[in-house]
Amino acid sequence: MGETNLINDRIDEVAARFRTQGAAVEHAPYGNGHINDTFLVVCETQEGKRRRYILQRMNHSIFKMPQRLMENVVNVTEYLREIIAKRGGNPDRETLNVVRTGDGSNYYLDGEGNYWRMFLFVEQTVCLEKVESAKDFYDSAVAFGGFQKMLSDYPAKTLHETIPNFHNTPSRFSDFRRAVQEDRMGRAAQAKEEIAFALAREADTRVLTDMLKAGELPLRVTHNDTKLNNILFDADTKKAICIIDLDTVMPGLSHYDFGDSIRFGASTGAEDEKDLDKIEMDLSLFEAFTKGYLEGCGGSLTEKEIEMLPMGAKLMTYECGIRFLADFLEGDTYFKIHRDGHNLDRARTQFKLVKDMEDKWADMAAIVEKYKNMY
Ligand code: ADP
Ligand code: GN1
Ligand code: MG
Repeated sequence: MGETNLINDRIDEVAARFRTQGAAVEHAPYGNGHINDTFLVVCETQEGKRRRYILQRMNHSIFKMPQRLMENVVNVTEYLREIIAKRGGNPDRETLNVVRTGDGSNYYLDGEGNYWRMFLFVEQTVCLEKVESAKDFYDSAVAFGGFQKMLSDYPAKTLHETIPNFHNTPSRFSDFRRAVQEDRMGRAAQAKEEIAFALAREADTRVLTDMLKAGELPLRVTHNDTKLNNILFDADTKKAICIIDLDTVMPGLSHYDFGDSIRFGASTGAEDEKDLDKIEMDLSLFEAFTKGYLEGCGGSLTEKEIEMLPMGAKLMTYECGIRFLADFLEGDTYFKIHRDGHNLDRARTQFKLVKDMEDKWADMAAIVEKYKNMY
């Protein structure tokens, strides 16, 4: 918290490095991301014209090569701009727009080794922290499916892997098991049940990666962090218009995008809800998302891929759970926390959802079957 205030004091100075319209007159921490430090910056010209920007200090300990990450973001957004323009959309609103520094770079490295970047603030949008209606969730699914479709011809080999093995669940499992064995903070005793729950599901971790290796599932260009607050909805039409947080756009499985959205959006409670009685995987939301995602992908998924979507939901939820739990055991060094035990609370909701999905497995499969051949 203290550090955020320290950074907050330097925002005007950092913003001045970028080609903004006018100088920064207001700024404040913004959003609820777990990774980067995000600020809303208001700039004003001498004539009094105002424009808003998002300024982010990139998480340099998580993203080891910010230059390469920004190369991905610039290349992907330029590619998307062309497609959006061709279909008659508005590229300034329907994808992120990187603001360059005075010397034309797409990031600014300050004297203390912090990497900063700036985006145009997408005006007249709302960012949802929770699904408010099945319709919003369905719209987000069409947008995430459409995002993947737009990138289906993107030269995947030119993308840098910004976090190696990001959704490699067996590799996440090994990291988790190591965190349990080391128990660096002496916290494992507080999470006995959760640890046992996770260890008991080791066999599941390999299902999708084995199918990928065997050529049964295709590698695609995916977003990999498709939670609901990584999409902006038009404030008037309520349509999902802009997919943000492109830090992890990398080759991946469609299941990663489908699954991560379900994990966050189909839950009846917040990711960090303490009262687990409030946490369930809502089947009607699962259905809305499945329908929207398949529609957005527009017939591009294989039959096998579609059949395995429920496994994507379960594994992404499980994987996020073991990541939260490992971070709790290792002293909360990865995800931002706002209270003691925050990562343990987060892990608990994820495991509750995994259990609920196991109980609802047949229903999930039936829903996927229902929409399988519709698009
Ligand atoms: P993190 O990686 O920490 O999740 P994000 O890039 O997702 O960071 O940004 C955090 C939040 O900031 C988003 O959830 C959204 O509310 C807001 N945000 C980010 N970029 C923009 C933008 N260009 N326009 C409007 N809001 C944005
Ligand atoms: C992080 O950056 P953000 O807050 O959108 C994380 C995701 C997790 C998510 C859990 C780069 O997403 O992988 O699923 O938190 N992003 C990174 O809420 O690790
Ligand atoms: Mg985010």
